[in-house]
Amino acid sequence: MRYEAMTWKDFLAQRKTVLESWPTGREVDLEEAVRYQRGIAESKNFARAMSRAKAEKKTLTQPRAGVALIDDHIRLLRFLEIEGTADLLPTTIDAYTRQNRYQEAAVGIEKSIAAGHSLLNGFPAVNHGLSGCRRVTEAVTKPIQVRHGTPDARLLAEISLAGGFTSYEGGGISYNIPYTKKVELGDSIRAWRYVDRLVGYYEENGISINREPFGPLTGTLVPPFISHTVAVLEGLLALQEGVKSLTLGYGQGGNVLQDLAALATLRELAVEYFGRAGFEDYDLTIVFHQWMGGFPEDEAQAFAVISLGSFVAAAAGVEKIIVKTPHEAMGIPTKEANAAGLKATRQILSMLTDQRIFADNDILQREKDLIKREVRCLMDAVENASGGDPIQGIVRAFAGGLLDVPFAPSIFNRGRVLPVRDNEGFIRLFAKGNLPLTEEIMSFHRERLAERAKAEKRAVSFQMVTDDIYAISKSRLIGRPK
Ligand code: 8ZB
Repeated sequence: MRYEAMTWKDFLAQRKTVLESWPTGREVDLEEAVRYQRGIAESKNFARAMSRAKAEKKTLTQPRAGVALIDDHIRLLRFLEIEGTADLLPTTIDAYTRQNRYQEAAVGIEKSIAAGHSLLNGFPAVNHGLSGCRRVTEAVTKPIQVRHGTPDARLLAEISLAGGFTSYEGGGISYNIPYTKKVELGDSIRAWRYVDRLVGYYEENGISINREPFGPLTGTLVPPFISHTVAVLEGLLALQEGVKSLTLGYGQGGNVLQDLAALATLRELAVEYFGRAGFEDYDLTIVFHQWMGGFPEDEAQAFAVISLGSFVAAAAGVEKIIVKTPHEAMGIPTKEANAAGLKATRQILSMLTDQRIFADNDILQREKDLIKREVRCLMDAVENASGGDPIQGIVRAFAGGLLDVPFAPSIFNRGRVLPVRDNEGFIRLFAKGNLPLTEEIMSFHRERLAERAKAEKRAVSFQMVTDDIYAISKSRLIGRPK
């Protein structure tokens, strides 16, 4: 596949329309934005923090958080950095902004002012504009990132990066397939091409902006090879546009050895495919997400899930962990619950700081080999479908089910893959749909599932899949029959 950045002419042709799509867009002046970013303390640059974590073998903690109003949002973030000891800060964007519905976000802001508390599920950064974003990024002491779920995030990127944020989450696949129903995949990928080119422009002007594709996808029994393939592809699309600081992610699956194998192979596969495409000048780091599926309602049990994820992050030596809270089953956490998740995570990470846990063993090796072989099958299929153009390859692969994300709402995802746990809790495939996996790989999956079927004295079925989806919220990993 050929990787070529979009031309500056094409970028500028879109830019006018992007900036005119809401009044605050007019505040953005790219030259002024670069000067503003130059003035931000190095200690607050997200890309620097990630590369320092890698050099110092540290795992940084980051929560999710966002409310409707600027002053409340600042208070929340200050609490998370001081009381929660967060190393990195987020700004989670509200659902209206994610769908470019700024008029409704404006109503949400007005209603939140009237109510005296947030009536939006995040921070409406576009409505608050350049000065609102700058007030937030200037009020905190830690590097701060935009976290969202936006298929067309061009205006949000323009405003938030000019507003002093130094990292931007998302990608054309990972912020479409798991998040939307009807947005054409090619459209979101092209919109994200613009975002990556904008970040590339900042890089060319000496401003390092971190980019993080959303690793966990639907967060529901996603086999590592599926999310890894998407992560590598989104990494390639970002590097193509001049992104230099790249953080690839993976969501906790629950089987410790599978998670360790996944985190090791994510780094190895990315380096391999990036090198093969001719990219050498980049700084790759890894983020692990604590369990993204259903959580137990009981707070003590939720802390246990949080702690197991923290253990895996420390054992794998990832640069960042995204932290859940004891309120996960209920919805958006209070600031206290959010800080509690951070502190539980920090306690585990600190206790494991000087321990080297990653003892290689046969099972780990088997799983690493398996993930690599599986990813190669999918990457080869994308290549073959591409006619040289990676975007075409991805769009055609999804259309044909050669790439397929379990439990995703998008109509541009075939949705024929059914994952299920084996008898030790490894996530395997019950139905592969049209995924281009070899017979050898599939027979391994079948053997492992036959073992569980025998142990549970029932056939592998959709019931088993459902049982697995709810198992962790009911205190187990594997959804055994009663
Ligand atoms: C895909 C991410 C889902 C996670 C959390 C959810 C869930 C969403 C906010 C938030 C704190 C917010 N999340 N919005 N957490 N403040 N505004 O993202 O609870 O864990």
